[in-house]
Amino acid sequence: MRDLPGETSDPSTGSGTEGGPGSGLDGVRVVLLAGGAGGSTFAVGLRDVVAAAGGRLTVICNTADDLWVHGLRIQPDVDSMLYGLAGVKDPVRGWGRAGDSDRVSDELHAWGLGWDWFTLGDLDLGTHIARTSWLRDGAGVGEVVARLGRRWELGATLLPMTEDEVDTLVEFNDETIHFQEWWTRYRAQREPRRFANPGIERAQPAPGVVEAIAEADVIVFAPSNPVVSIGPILGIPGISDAIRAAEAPVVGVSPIIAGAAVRGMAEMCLQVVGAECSATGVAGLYGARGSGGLLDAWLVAEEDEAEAPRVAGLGIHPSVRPLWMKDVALTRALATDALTAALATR
Ligand code: FO1
Repeated sequence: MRDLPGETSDPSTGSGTEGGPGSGLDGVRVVLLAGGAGGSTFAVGLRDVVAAAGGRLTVICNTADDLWVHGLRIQPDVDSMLYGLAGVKDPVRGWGRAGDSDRVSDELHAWGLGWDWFTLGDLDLGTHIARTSWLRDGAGVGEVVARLGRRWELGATLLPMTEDEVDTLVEFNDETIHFQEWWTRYRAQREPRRFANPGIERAQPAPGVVEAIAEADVIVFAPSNPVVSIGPILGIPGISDAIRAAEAPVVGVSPIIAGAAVRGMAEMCLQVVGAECSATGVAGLYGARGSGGLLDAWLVAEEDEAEAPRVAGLGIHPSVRPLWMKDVALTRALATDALTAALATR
């Protein structure tokens, strides 16, 4: 495990030498479904725990936020995951490269190009140029993500959910805009009629996705936005079915703490799909595996302890734990809790 500060080793408190010898996680193969800032923060803690156990982590990343800008392919969730695992993500903004500058974007704006609500940093542009040139040379999206990942020691295999271009579009009564515009320009405050992923029914899981799910010992849903981050991954034909068919237990971490979305913008997403903004509301979206849904276990925040019986009523094992990922030690503890809760259902 990397730079683990002196910690005790009591997995029941969630504050042990997570994933270390005797943790019961030896050699565990974990698949994480994730997107967005919360997903990449959680992935770092999970990577550390899985690595300490001598296991293997595969991250299946949302790509429905992806877009073309200035002729370049931008993959915001893949890059947040890549930069987060590499330890080069901007810790303040939660996206982009730490210590980046905006000289090229400023220059493009001077040419009247781009938007004032969407900035590409100079170092970040290097990633987009490398990705686009490899794509134009004929490499598949999965291969390109792998090449980007080889620059750093990620300690995880990063897979896009699909190699097909599937966008999340945000539909209003009078217009339809790309998810990225709604998210960054309107800060998800303008209420849409619905979200759409045109063509998703023809998309295929990226190479390795279904295989990783089938071989996993534990499948984890990150505390990511259930509608626009995890939703598109589950919407790729074959992925939900692979999860239902997998032998591994499936655990999710609630993105709701104290009845509110950790990243407030998710609340509008839940409202649009008619889901209650609560730990139970999000668990209900995924559904219980025993009744055709996806979850065996669900981590509920201590602040939402009163929700646990409602989650159990859905047929999903609730586990009430501290969910705030305030630092890497707490995030590792949370990741250990997730794996332990999943394995306890077997
Ligand atoms: N988020 C912003 O709030 N403003 C931006 O200008 C912005 C630029 C940007 C560029 C590249 C990239 O990979 C991500 C970027 N993000 C920006 C973050 C992104 O909009 C969101 O975090 C995700 O798409 C939501 O998961």
